[in-house]
Amino acid sequence: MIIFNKKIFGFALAMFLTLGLLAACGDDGDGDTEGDTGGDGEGAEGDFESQQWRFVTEEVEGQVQYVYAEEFADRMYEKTDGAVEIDVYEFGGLGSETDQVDQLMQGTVEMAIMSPGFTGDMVDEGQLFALHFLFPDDIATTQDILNNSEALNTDLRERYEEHNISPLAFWTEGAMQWTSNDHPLTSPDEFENFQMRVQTSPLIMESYEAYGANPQDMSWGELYTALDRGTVDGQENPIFFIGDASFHEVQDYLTLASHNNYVAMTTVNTEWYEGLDDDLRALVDETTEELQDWVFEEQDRQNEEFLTAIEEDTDNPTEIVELTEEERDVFREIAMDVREFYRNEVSGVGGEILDKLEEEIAEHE
Ligand code: 6CS
Repeated sequence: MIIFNKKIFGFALAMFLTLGLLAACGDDGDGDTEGDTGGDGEGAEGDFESQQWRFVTEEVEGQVQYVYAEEFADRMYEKTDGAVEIDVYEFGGLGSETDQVDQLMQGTVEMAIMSPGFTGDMVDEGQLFALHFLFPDDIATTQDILNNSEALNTDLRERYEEHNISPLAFWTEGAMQWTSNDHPLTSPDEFENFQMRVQTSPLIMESYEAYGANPQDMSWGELYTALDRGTVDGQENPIFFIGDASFHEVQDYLTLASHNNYVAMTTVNTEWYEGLDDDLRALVDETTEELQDWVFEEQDRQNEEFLTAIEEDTDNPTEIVELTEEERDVFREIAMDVREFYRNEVSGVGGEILDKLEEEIAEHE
């Protein structure tokens, strides 16, 4: 409860301060104005013009997306001898997750960590990440596919670029697990009429409707209270997020289902990125690539750490139940029908990107 209150207070304060500052003629909070973005010829450092970028994340201080953005900022600062300064914004500082998508599209921010689950109404194909049991259970293999997939890094990227968003990299934040009250979620029967909180993707909703649940989309900023009040019965997330956002405090069960992988994207405003000097764009690409291994280690560390923290939190006991392979197979079978639904009803390209991705996954297996 203490963690939650501190974080919510942090969001509110950051939002208040930042929106006020943005409203005041684009000042980013340290005396520079928006006009600095892209360089003004003054204050050149080494080979690069001084510039200030904004990097917004969907998570708060200490969480995986936020520490990723901090690390990215530090490395760019060093590589450019201090010419590129990146202001990192935690979740809430610039509004909700969907507000952040708009801000990146419009170029109000240059960079964002984005979850495809919040772009479902915009890029139909991006919803393929909502498909359960698509990626291998082995998370390192999944990351390898995310790094090398042409379906994702070329074909899907082009779909996002139609909206002025370039995903430069896809990376996992860990396997997703379910939390609930009253009973663990070991079979579709237990999802019957279950109020399941989901992100805003129609295909995520379809996936849970297929299990018999009533999905409700909402921002995670409202989720602790919604779980506490019983507005929703449960939710899905990687373990580090469940622990750090303290959802386990207001839930009785953690069901280890690993039914999906939480995939995040490092994204940039396409027009801005293409307008960067070649040398600088190469540094952005290089840093993004370097961080793929770094963030894999980070999510692994945080997921381990928070599993132990949840297990040891005797003030807020959580029963942890791991699904057997037979139990997972029952969910898997239902999820395969949702894959067909995606192909026929959701994908604007007849499932072509998914077909290619499935071939790439099969090659890895
Ligand atoms: O459940 C969510 O919406 C949040 N989960 C994670 C792991 N990151 C940010 C996202 O908004």
